[in-house]
Amino acid sequence: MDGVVRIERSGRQAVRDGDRLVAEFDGYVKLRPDGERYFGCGERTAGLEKTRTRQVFWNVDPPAGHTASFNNLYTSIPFVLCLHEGRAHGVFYDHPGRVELDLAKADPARVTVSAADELEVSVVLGPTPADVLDRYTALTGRTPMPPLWALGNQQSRWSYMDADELRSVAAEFRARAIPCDVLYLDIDHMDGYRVFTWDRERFPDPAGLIAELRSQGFRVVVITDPGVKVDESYSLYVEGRDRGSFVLTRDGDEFQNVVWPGVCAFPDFTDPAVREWWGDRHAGLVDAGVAGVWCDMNEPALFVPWHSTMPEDAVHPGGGRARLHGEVHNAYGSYMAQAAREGLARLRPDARPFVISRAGYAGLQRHALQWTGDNSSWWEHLWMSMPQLQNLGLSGIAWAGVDVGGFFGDCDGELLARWTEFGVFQPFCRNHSAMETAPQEPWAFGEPWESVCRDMLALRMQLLPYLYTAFEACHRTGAPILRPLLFDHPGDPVTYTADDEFLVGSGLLVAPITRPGVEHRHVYLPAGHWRQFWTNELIEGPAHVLAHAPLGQPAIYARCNTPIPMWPVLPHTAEIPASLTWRVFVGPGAGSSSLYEDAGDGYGPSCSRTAHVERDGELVRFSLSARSGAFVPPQRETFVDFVGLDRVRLEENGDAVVIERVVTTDD
Ligand code: MIG
Repeated sequence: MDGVVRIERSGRQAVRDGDRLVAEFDGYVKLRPDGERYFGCGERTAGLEKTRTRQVFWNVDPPAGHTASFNNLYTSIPFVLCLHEGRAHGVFYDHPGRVELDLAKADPARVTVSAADELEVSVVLGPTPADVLDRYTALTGRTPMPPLWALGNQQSRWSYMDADELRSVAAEFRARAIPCDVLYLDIDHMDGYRVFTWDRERFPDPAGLIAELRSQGFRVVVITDPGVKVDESYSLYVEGRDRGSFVLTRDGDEFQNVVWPGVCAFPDFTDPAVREWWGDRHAGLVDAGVAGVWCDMNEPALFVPWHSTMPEDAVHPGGGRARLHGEVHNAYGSYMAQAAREGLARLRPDARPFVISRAGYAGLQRHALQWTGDNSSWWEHLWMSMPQLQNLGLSGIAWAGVDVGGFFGDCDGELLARWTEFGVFQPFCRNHSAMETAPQEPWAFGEPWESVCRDMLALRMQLLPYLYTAFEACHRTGAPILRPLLFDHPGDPVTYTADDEFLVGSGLLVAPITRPGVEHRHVYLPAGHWRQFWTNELIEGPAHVLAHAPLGQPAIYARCNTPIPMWPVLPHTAEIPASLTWRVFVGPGAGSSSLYEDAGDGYGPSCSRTAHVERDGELVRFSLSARSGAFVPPQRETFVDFVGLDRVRLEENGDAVVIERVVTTDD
């Protein structure tokens, strides 16, 4: 593949990009030039930088309270982004079994790997991080375009126990005017935790309930688990057994272990025929109107022993290509997500499938978004979310999110408000919490927290055209949506450790508050001109600033002259926005951005436009390119908001437009 260089198992090799030496290897040992730094490695609890660490790639369902001392969690992405003298390349250590990397920890001059024989090592050329992500996702797969509703706010709980509880949660969102698009049903919706079934006492009429909620603008997503209850009266189990679809023991018996339903068998998702069977079994959910599925416990997580996974000598018959579990372990979750995605695509060909996964391997992004499992309602975990998502974004998993408010333990009003200030910038924005914890819906702690959550979720709704455009770019190029500063500023080493702030697209920089009782924090602004989102204060980077971020006004900075397309606040994405506003933070120089639009679902036509802003002495010029592409957005008013100066209504019909304004202030 273009820009991807395979490394030989033995012998000296120099990888070049044209004349430039990119990397040197001695077999699979990477020789580290002085000063080379490492990033990526997928889902991690510690900070952004990985230089001089040891990284383990082996999917587990870790014990509660993930701390920075944890290494491997639910997904394994053995991909390293290397930066040296401002230039980037990647190294992909491709093996779905156990992989361990020593990133110059034991020896500052060497990066070493240990893995089984099937390991393949490739260098992904840069020279920018964007080039590396483009090539890495060309190799491992791109994030599909999500349906627009999936970018809306989502609300979950383990569990909304019955139809009336779900109805009342829905009603609260609408009564309190808090935007929400999606509600979740966790494991208690099932009959005895049997996957693809309903508890008919709690949910007597799933289709009716879902249709009713749909008429109020909600979609419903349900959880699925890989463990199939061993039960002679359960058709899924009997079918799976009769078809030989389950994982076996070394002796050829059905591999069984205990999960929520009791004793279970586990589908061999490595077998394409099993994936097809499992995918087709989503028909009942689709018929009931379920909008998507949430694949949990797919490391797989087992209860005996507690928090264990499948033994390495379990056998995946693989439809004729038998492999031991240890050889494919990290891919099990990805295969389950693939089965779900392909099933949904077959069952509802006109809709973009929506699949969430907890576990997976490099390339998971093709099949599902990743949520990062069971965090806790701790301030430390609010902080941790930032490097966690940035590491994932640098590893090809751009569509990701942590449980807003934290899963385990009791959240409180301030933590939820601050977490929501961060959470609305996640590519996947979902509040979720564990059984027996304090309820943490946006209104759960009263005022002033509820209003902060409402305003922040309203801001997300306003930003959806900007986010959707960023998703489209990601879908085409692998560029992360929530990204570390170094992605756009690789020549600036200060960004290499700036992991408690991040960019959303390249136009917005967000620096959340992650401690209670704190209203001020340090923010690093890289080169360029920035404006404080709420006050419009102009700051020239690079600069270290002390931001004032009282509740409800998180530290957000807009890159000057990068117009942000925004909608009005809507309760959910099925409403048609009556206007589109280009919010322009004017500053010295010039900049541009774009807007991508389509029907929000399906595979029909799309259109895009580019907005360009230029400051020329006293004049600021805003130009919008003619609409290109066949999609025609619904009738609406268009505005240009020159923040702090003027708001102008644009008379336009999709043709190119130019407007100019006189800048009266000095800055
Ligand atoms: O053993 O389905 O990470 O989000 O609420 C726990 C119940 C199983 C783990 C998931 C969590 C979900 C929970 N599940």
